[in-house]
Amino acid sequence: MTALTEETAYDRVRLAQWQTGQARMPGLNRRTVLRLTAAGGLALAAAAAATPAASAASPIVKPLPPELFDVYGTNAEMRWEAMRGQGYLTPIDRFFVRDHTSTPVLDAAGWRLRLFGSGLRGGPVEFGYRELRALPSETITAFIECAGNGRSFFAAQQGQSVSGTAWKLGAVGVARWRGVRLATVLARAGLSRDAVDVLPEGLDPDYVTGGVNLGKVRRPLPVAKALEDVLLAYEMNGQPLPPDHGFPVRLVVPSWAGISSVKWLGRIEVSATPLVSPWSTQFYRLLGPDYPPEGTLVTEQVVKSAFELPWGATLPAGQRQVLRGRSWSGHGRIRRVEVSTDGVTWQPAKPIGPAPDRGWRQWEFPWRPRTAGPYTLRARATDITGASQPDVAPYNTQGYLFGAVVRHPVTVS
Ligand SMILES: Nc1nc2c(c(=O)[nH]1)N[C@H]1C(S)=C(S)[C@@H](COP(=O)(O)O)O[C@H]1N2
Ligand SMILES: [Mo]
Repeated sequence: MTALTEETAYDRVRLAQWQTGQARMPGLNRRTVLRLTAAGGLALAAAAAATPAASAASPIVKPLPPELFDVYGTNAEMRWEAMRGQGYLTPIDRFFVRDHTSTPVLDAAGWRLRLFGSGLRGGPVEFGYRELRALPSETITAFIECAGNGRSFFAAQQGQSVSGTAWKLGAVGVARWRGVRLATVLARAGLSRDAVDVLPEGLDPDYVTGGVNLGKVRRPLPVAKALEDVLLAYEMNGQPLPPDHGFPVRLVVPSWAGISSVKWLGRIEVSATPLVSPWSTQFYRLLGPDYPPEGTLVTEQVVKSAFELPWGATLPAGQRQVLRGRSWSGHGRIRRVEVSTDGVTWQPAKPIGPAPDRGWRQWEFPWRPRTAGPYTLRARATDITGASQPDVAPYNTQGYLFGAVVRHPVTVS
């Protein structure tokens, strides 16, 4: 088995193989792909960025009350003030939703997961919902975060225009996921030593953008990551997965960009030859002047922090109050958080609650603003790898991985 654990190497190898015709893109024929390439990835990305016109029926099933969510077409982000007073986990009623098209309402009884491909020793293997639930289960606490979370701050803080949904910081949530390890299912399906990539695919409608049908939402994972810590989840916070979050079964790929955590899982191709998809060659790549011409694949999420406060909150002058927030990183747990209320001096925030590896860290910071007026709050975290939050996030055309310190405006009166 080729163990491409090192992500940069994995990406470099796959992209070169794709360009020289050695990697396959299942679900698209070569002509469509060439047309896409000729049209240019950027045009495609810009088309994808257009927010769909509001339609009568919501593409999202669960209620999206305005005190909990900001809605952008087929996507809804959590308002951070909705986490104030909550426990460690993000309750389902406020967990963000990112749908490429719309939430399909599926029936567990008729659901099948099909594994197939040259990376299996035998023919295709299918699992039903009950069969999957009968396999040994595992529960993990992990965040899922959209790679575009924080994207609006490229424009708001850095004056840079980027394509895609203008999320603030609410395209992230932490849940307890219960399910079966992908490693277990792959072993039962007869994983071959030659397998290099798996390609999980959703059952939601085909994704059509810029007049091109890109097929089912799907993104390849190297076998090494698939075997490491990926879960086929059927429960979220102790309940069956809700429709919007992938019922009956979704992938949870801890620490990696949300796109890897394919919802409404229907098929997984297991391949002895390299695979790519538009979600690895066009979308979720860092492109721009500071990157190599072919760009860099987005995998692990970067360090971020958010205050559990409304945007533009009003806070009382002359009173001691406790600011609260959370920080997280795809590279590992958070080691330190600092807060600044004047943009000059930084003081440590006090960590509270648990600190699981793939979740977030809650913290608090007492503050007594003496004078009325506008203030800008800043929080800056550092993870165990030493990665921290810069003042400026590296620009990329599609606005992924905004990890810079966010300037949160409040008014003291
Ligand atoms: N099948 C399918 N899986 C999907 C998506 C999708 O549109 N279809 N969106 C992806 C993206 S971009 C993100 S960020 C996460 C969001 O998960 P959530 O909606 O449960 O918060 O799901 C991922 N899995
Ligand atoms: Mo995403």
